Amino acid sequence: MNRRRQLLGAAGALTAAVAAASVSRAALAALPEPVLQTRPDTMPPLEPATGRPYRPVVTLNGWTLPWRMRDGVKEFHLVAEPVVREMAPGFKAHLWGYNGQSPGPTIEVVEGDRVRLYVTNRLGELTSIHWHGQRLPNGMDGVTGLTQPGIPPGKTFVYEFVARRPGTFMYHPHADEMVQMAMGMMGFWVTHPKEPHPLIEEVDRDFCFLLASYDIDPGSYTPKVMTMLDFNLWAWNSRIFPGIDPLVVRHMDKVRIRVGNLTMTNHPIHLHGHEFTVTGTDGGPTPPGSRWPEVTADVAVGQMRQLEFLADEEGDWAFHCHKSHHTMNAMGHGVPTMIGVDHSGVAGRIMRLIPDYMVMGERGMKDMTEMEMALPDNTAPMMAGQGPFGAVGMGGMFSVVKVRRDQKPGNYSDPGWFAHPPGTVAYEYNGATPDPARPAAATSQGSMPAAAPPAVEVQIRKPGGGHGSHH
Ligand SMILES: [Cu+2]
Repeated sequence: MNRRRQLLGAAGALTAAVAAASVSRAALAALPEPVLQTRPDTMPPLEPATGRPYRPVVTLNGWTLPWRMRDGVKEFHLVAEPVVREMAPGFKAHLWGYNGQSPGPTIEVVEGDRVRLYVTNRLGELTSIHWHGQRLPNGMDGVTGLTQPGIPPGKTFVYEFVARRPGTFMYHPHADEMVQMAMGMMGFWVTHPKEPHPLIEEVDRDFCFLLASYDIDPGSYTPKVMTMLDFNLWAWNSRIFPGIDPLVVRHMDKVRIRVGNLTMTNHPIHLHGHEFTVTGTDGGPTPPGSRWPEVTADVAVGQMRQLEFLADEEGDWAFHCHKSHHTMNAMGHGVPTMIGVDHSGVAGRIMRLIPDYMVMGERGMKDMTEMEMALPDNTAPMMAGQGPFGAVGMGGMFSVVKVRRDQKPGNYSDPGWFAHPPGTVAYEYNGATPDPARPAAATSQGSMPAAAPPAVEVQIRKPGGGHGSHH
């Protein structure tokens, strides 16, 4: 007990001196023990054991960082380090992240909390953390060179501030950002209101995830950090469909989904079967007069959006980015469009030369989702996912909101596929199909002009160039 007290005292002194000194053995002993998590599953929400109560968020395919209360301060320990992230079953990426994962764990606090964050750098280069959207003392803003020196490899810095306003935030490095964010360094932050807030509704389920993009060649593990536009993996919390868990809710739940964008392009996030309103941004809750129903909300670069809806329609509702190239995985680019090209006879001839040759995409690209294709060892199929009716044919930023009448409150486990009531699924028509009535243009002398319209003579007057135009 006494020894513990001494250690805590030593740590307090060190905190005051902050980062300049190297972290001594005694100080390390007094840091909150870093908690690591490497499983890619969606972890249950972290119910607060200390401090003010709140309804905790669920981080899609992620988790929330436990804290320690010390002298009324919520203490967290983030460790910046290389991680192996399973982006989808059978596909692992070598990323950088925090505490064993990319993205890092979600930080969850209450408005008015004093927060102390220890950040240990286990990377090979300087880093820092910027607390996107927070009100804080300038020196805690985490911009390397501007508000602090970078955290050298092996060192620990301390950030401390009061979470002054409730809302949706994120954290990411402000040091060698192009590389560190391309490698997956980012995390979510939620500050709950300390008392009922006129603009912040109580919800039954509260999900959060970050949009990220990577460029990883099929068969390799490490993102190409110089890529600016042509990414081949579009991820939610560094997972790609079919690796993204469903968002499971109970029928008639009020649902909030918080989305932050740390890619280099915008993402129109689209929900099927319901209308939502945007109730908040990274700037705070939006006033009621600015809210209108949507089924797609564009989340621009560096922005966060809170989408809220009443889950009043049972079913398995697709939820995805509406850019069609963002619901595909690696290999989506650089493949020629072959729709309508007749390959008959060609494949056989080529296969005599290249035994593994396969014709792709002559009826569209969906064929590829059903093909048993030999893929390189470490990559994800371009479009995949098995649904109850066959291949879903999606990848990337795609998931499913599962609304179920019999889902227990607080239960997030996957209920399986929706059992559609009889007579409510699109079905095949088996009657006669008469030929469509087309206008008989080319063959008759009807009203459609058969020949090209007569040429029109145009007079052009050039500035300063005499009159008109001729011959
Ligand atoms: Cu997108």
